[in-house]
Amino acid sequence: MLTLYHAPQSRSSRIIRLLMELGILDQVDIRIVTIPRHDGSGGADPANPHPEGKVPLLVHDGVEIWESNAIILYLTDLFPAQGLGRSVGEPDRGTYLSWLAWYGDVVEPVIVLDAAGLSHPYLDATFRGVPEVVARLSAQLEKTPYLLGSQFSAADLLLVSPYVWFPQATPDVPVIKDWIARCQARPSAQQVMEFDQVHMPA
Ligand SMILES: N[C@@H](CCC(=O)N[C@@H](CS)C(=O)NCC(=O)O)C(=O)O
Repeated sequence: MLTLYHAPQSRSSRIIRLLMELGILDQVDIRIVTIPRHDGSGGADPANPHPEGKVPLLVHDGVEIWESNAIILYLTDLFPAQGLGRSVGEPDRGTYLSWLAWYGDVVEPVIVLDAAGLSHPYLDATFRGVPEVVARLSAQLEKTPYLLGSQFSAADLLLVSPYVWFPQATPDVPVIKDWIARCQARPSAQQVMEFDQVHMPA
């Protein structure tokens, strides 16, 4: 039994999108919960078992899985048929894991720190910055249309997500803009927006 705790238009929207891409949305019990929003609306939801009250949280047969990249890896391992992840033994499994981990360990801190206008030598030494993130993405996308080659994968779904929420963070780099456009031309991009509009608390 799979349960996903989801707040519309949040970081859990990318997990809804993944469930759509995997064709398994109807196999998962989606529990809509509230979270505190930057505009002061919402609030912590006692119905959300996440230890920090955050989303996404996936629960599989009583076991909690938190953090988007862990949830994405878990789901693509569990449902390999669509080829959105890479299974143990596939040659680019390590590359897949690296993109997922790099997102959480580097890209999100870099984008959040940049949006907050924060800079410090320790931060630069640990995470580097936006130019380095852009350089890593560009270097790959100059070689292949998607991060793992010729096909869209869950790594693209995750790495494109901050540019979907914060279009203003999109670098003025044609290979990155074209990649975002390719990812967002997929039906799941529109479907998840419609799903969230329907499920957004009034
Ligand atoms: N690193 C986590 C971040 C999760 C997170 O911060 N989610 C936000 C929603 S966008 C949240 O639940 N915020 C509610 C809160 O901070 O209480 C992940 O990627 O899953």
